[in-house]
Amino acid sequence: MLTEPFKIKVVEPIRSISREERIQAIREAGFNVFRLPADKVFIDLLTDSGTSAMSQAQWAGLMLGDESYAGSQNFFHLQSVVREIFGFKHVIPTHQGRVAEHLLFSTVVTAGKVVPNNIHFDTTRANVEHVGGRALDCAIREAFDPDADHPFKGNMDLAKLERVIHEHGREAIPLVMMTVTNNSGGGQPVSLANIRETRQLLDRHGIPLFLDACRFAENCFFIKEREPGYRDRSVRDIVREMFSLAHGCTMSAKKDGLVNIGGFLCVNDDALADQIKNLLILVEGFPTYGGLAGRDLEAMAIGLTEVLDEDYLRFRTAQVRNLWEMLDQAGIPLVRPAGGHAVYLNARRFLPHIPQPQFPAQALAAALYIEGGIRAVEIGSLMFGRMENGRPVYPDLELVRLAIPRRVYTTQHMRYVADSIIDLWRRRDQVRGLRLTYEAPVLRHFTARLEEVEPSVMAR
Ligand code: P70
Repeated sequence: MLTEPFKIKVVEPIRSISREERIQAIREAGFNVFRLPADKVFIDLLTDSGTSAMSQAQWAGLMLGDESYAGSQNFFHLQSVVREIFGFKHVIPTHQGRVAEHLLFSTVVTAGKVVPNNIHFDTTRANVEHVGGRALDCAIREAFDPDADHPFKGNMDLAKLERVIHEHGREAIPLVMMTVTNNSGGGQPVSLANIRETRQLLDRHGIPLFLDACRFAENCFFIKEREPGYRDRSVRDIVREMFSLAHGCTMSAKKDGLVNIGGFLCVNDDALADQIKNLLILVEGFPTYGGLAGRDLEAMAIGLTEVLDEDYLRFRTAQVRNLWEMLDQAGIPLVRPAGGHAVYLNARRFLPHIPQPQFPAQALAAALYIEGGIRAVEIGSLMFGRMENGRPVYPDLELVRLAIPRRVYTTQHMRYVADSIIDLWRRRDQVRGLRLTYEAPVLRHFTARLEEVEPSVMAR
């Protein structure tokens, strides 16, 4: 159902600036949308992370913030909600997801170790590599093919995973991760059957399984809709079953926690929890607040409950699918099918005249900003391209992600986004490639600066 199951109580004005102002802004930003001031953006689809609208219950919850350094009541509330939803023994709060990753990987990964995933997201990959590990992507073949249709395109390829285990040996693999939904591969879900089979395979080798749980509710709603046998089960039930198959999870609550800041790490193992908590105290804070204010913990506890509301999840996935359908009907090349949190444009097919060394997806993101003041994000050569043995290596996928913030934009906003992209599609041959003028050694996409390889017709 495409009607919002909420009404609007507080309004945040947004403003559209002229095309000329946008051209100047994107030039000043070095053709990198991360460097744009947000007030120069009309519709912000950079990320669904930390951009949710909080509910009246969450705002009221902020007033219940217990800002005690140790033993805050809000921590105990969060702990009981997380234990009930996910079923893990230890709940370790962090201020966002990547800290949970960093704590976990610095505790269990050492130089030369290998961490397979369906597809690592940028911060997960970077945190594995930061401690000297190797991050390997083992999703099914369809995950790397934007045109392939599959109900659970985020699934792990078990044969591939088994080959990795044989090749590197069990001792080299401290854990396997599965990202639900698979963000780098189009926000595609993983099936419960696939998680169960992965767990069985890992049990045979004594390797623990961790879930990267950011978008767990959207993934579980897809399971309810698509996986045989789950139609009559509640999403809450499906979540419980999913996490019973894992030894722990990392969570950025900035996504399906419906908060602007927050995250956590869960494990069952007592010794591992102690080690992680000691490191947490060193880098983030005492284990009953983990880098957050008490009020943030409260908002997170409430958000995690609200996200399981099936009316909300039905609307949420329908809104994303609706944008996907408007674009698909216009013949725009997309990752199929629609993801849970975002629609992904296939930049290779949108801009076939721009070769991968000229960052076609980044060029498309910049052009979309010029066209409609819409900010999307590149998931392609800028984010994942790297040098190996002195040669550049490019990722299979060259995508622009339109991430939809939760409970923020209306259906009419989505119509505007679709119309802008369709207008750009008609003039796509005018978009020019880009070259780097500055790049940082890690996670370069956040701060890179670029310029056009030749003067753009769009910018005239
Ligand atoms: C996003 C953000 C964060 C993320 C994730 C998965 C599957 C862990 C994290 C880290 C990051 C981003 C990307 C582009 C633009 C803005 C922000 N994903 N695992 O939007 O969580 O950010 O809380 O440290 O997707 O997908 P955190």
